Amino acid sequence: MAITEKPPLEIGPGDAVRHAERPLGVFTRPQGGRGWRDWLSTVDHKRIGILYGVSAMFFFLVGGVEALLIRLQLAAPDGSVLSADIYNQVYTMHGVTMVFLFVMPLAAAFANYFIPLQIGARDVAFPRLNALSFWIWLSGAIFLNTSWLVGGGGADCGWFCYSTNSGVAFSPSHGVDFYAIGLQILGIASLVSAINLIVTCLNLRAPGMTLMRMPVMTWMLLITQFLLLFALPVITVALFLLMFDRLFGAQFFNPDAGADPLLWQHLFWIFGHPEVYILILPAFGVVSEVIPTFSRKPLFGYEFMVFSGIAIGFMGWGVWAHHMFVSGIGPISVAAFSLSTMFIAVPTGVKVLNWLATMWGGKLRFTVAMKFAVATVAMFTIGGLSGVTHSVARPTPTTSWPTSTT
Ligand SMILES: [Cu+2]
Repeated sequence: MAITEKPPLEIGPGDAVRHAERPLGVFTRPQGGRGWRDWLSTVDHKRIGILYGVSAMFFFLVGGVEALLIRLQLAAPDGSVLSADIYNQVYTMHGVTMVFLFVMPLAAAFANYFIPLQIGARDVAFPRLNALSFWIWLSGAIFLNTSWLVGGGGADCGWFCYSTNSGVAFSPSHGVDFYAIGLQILGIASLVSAINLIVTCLNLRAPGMTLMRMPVMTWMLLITQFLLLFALPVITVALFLLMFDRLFGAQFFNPDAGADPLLWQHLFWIFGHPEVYILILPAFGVVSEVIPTFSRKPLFGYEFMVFSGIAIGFMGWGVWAHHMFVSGIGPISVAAFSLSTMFIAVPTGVKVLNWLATMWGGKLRFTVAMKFAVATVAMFTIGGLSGVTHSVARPTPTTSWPTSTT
């Protein structure tokens, strides 16, 4: 079959040297111990992957309990399960937990566990730094949730934390402060991990494994790391400004002092939309491994899968204002972001068609993994198609923001 035909392996003289030069010190330590100390001090990528996965499942439980509370409150009219104030906090922390403490670490679990295995590396490029990433992430996750105990409750501004709701005037407790600082800590963890995994993919591939021989899952995870690398600094800037507004009396987001609240929305969504692909691309990668395996066929159109992933990675930066269609950004902006949002359906459509073509004529085995993968494709097709129609926006006239002095 044409897809499997690849040029013969070319091992350059540099490859063997590169492998011989790898630092081996950290690997000489015993890694297989079963005691809890071996888990706390581990620098083994598989174990760190498992630590990410287990922690992610724990916070999935926390986020699930929060979702349950939201649904209980909304199950009947005039519910009294949660007060209005607590509802806002649970609603916010549910979103924050699901995005930053569940899906992102779950992707990190897959990346840590599988990337070195898929590219034939002994571990990630910087195993100790990898352990540091995990522990910084866990500290940030715990810090964020300590606001329930010592911060007067969780953040109550929505996971997107729009100004002016995030200002001290509207949210006087320390919940939003924990949000601003906690997410900065989590950002450091993801940034360090992203650099580590990018270096791993670029430098530690086994001899003969060119970039275009990398498994698609590793490709999607690599693109995800680049998105993290460029998206996290943007939200860090936003969180930094928010922190200064709240703790040190700065006026970056105060309309009374002439600030434009849209600044936050722009900064947040320039991070927030690439974040959507940070969350979905690892899943695309998993699906791209499962479907060929249980179709007994190689993935259809490998090159198209890789380059559509790269295209999604680039185009994901040009659609952020579709989260701001009703913010009064003006008809030209709305039209431009409508169009760019429709265009991003093209590379995602390529992926769906290639998954279907992979299954076409294959010897399908509907194992649990395959059922999940096929359901993901079905769900994503529905979501993707509705995304195209939702992006058809009616431009609203530019509005001016009310201030308390008017
Ligand atoms: Cu978006």
